[in-house]
Order: sequence, then C-alpha cells, then structure tokens
Amino acid sequence: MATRRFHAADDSALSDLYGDFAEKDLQPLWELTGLLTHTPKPKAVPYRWRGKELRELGERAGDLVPVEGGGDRRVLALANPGLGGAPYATATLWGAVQYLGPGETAPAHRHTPAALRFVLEGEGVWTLVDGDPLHMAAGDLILTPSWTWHEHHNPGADPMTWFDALDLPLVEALDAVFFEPGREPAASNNTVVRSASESRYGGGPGLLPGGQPSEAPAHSPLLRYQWADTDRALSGQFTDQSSEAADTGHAYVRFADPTSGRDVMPTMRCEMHRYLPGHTAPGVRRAGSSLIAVFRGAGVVILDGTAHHITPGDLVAVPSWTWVTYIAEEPLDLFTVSDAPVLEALGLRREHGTADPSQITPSA
Ligand code: GTQ
Ligand code: FE2
Repeated sequence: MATRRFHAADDSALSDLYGDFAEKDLQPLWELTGLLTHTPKPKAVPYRWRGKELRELGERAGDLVPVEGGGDRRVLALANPGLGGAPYATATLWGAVQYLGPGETAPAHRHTPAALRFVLEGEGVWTLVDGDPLHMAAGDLILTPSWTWHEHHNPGADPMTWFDALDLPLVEALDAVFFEPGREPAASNNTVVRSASESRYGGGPGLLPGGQPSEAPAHSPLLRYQWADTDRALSGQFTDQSSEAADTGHAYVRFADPTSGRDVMPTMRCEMHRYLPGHTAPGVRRAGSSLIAVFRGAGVVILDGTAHHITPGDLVAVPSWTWVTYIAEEPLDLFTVSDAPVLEALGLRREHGTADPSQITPSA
C-alpha cells in the first residue's frame, strides 16, 4: 500500500472504507483537489537566466571540465526553480547553453528527444546531422530531429556557446526516451561549403528540388535556417508600409518545413520575432510553454505582471498560461521555441489576448 490515505472525520464506517481504498491502491476523486483546475497551474515559474552569467559559467566549465569528462557534451541545463530540482526549463522543454572550445568535439549519438540549436554569437562549429555538416553561425537555427545521429566539432580557434532546446521532458513524460551512443570514432572534420540538406532544400524562396521525395519524414528536410534569410524576412515585413508589422512594430516569422509549411519538428515550433521601440505589444497567454532566447537588442519582457529587463544572450522560461508582453528599447530580436505543435495536434490549443497591457495582472 503506497497510495495516499484519506480520512473521514467522525464516521467510522466511512473511515474504514477509506482505509480499504488505500489498501487497494484506490483514491476517491471526491476527496481530491487541485486536479481539474479551472485553468492550468504550472509548477514551472516564469524565469529569466542572464546571458552574461551563462557565458561566464560556460567559459569556466570550459576551463575546468574536459568535454570527455562532462558526459560528452558541456551543457548547462536551465533548471526552473519551480520544478523541484529537475533539469527542465518548463514542463515540456529542456533549455541549455552548450560550450565547445577550440579543437573540441562532442561525439556522435542519437536520441528520441528532438533537439535544436540557436546560435547566439560567434561561428565556426559544425554539427553533423546524419553525417551532413551544418555550419553554425550567429542567428542560425540548426535542427537535430528525433533519432538523427549528431556530433559537434569546433575546428576553429575560438570557443562557441549556443542555446539548445529539446523536447526531453515531454518525451520523458511519455516514457519514450531512447538513446544510442555512436559506435564509430567521431567522423573526421567533414566540412563543406553547403550541407546536402541546404543544397537540396535551401535553394531559394519557393524553390524545391524536382521529383518526389522518397519518404516524407516527420520533420523539415531543411536542417539549417541561416540568419541572413531570417533577417531579410523580418525586415521585409516592415518595408511594406501597409503591413500589420509596420502598424504594430512587431514582425515575426515561423520556421517551417519548406515542403509542407508545417513546423520544423512535430513537437516544437520555432519563431523569430522583432519588436521595434515605441510600441507596446498587447499581452497574450497560451496553453503550453515556451522558451525565449534574446538574440539582439534590449527591452523588457513582462511575465504575469513582473518586468524582466532583457539583453542579448538572456534565456527566459514562459510556463503555460503566463501573461507575456514585450517593450522594446532597441529593436529586439527574439528567438522562441514552444510546444505549440503538440497542443494543436491534440486539440488543446488555447489562447487569451488583451489589447490593453494594463489589464495584465498577476494571476492568482
Ligand atoms: O548537443 O546533442 O543540451 O544530446 C542536451 C542533450 C544537447 C546535444 C543538450 C544533448 C545535446
Ligand atoms: Fe544530443
């Protein structure tokens, strides 16, 4: 008998019944509270990690912890203080900074949790995804979809730090985590000007390779989204004076599978947002959680009524149903990753907005 025991005061027959429930590992719903809550009650809290501190601590780990002795990947996981010590940023998302020094390699492996990397600064690391070398530079998004082999190489002279996001907490909740280390010694520094993935699917806007793809994977076949393209897409929205972006001071793009328009991976949605100074974005809250990586600019993010100043490299956890609004002090470029595709696939999408930021009050 490991289950909770309930008590019925002043009623011995009922008390006996409750005792027998416990004996048989049963719990009476009518005594349970906090289960079917009116709205989501995430354990994770809204939280900001400072880029400056993440960089410094990554560098110190780089000095002290050899990549071989650090479980092969020198990764600092964002541990949300609401999650009781779990190394998770939100209920569904792993977020981390990864530091790879000059000449270092993180060896090949694969796992069912899907991963992505967003490069906050620097360049020169190559991530090989199923052997295809993807160059990483500031502002790039790199995908390592579920069960693809991946390894990181830094052949350059400078260290590099980037932001990792994985759907690990979600996959763990589904008891679907599998992992396999690479059998081969890490591949040679196989680097090319353009990966096979980009050569086929990154040819240009609206251009796909001819012929039928032999199989349609559950993820985007384009594995690297270059900053130059993302930046152009955002700027373009402001160039059109009649656009909503020009009107609101907020442009955003969703990173999509170029063959289907769907999200880059089945469990994670990636977007890049640009907020211009002089506008206050209306508040919004959504079912499902997200992480924000501050790429460029400066401003404030208000989470459930609490303002957090944000500068480049900051990482922010936004739990489910948290009110979010932004105020840009300089043009503010934010990368976001969320579990939205999961909620949508399961029919759980909910969104609540207000046009008036003053209505954004702390939730009970
Ligand atoms: O780079 O392969 O942040 O396997 C966590 C697990 C990064 C990676 C993480 C991983 C990786
Ligand atoms: Fe990995």
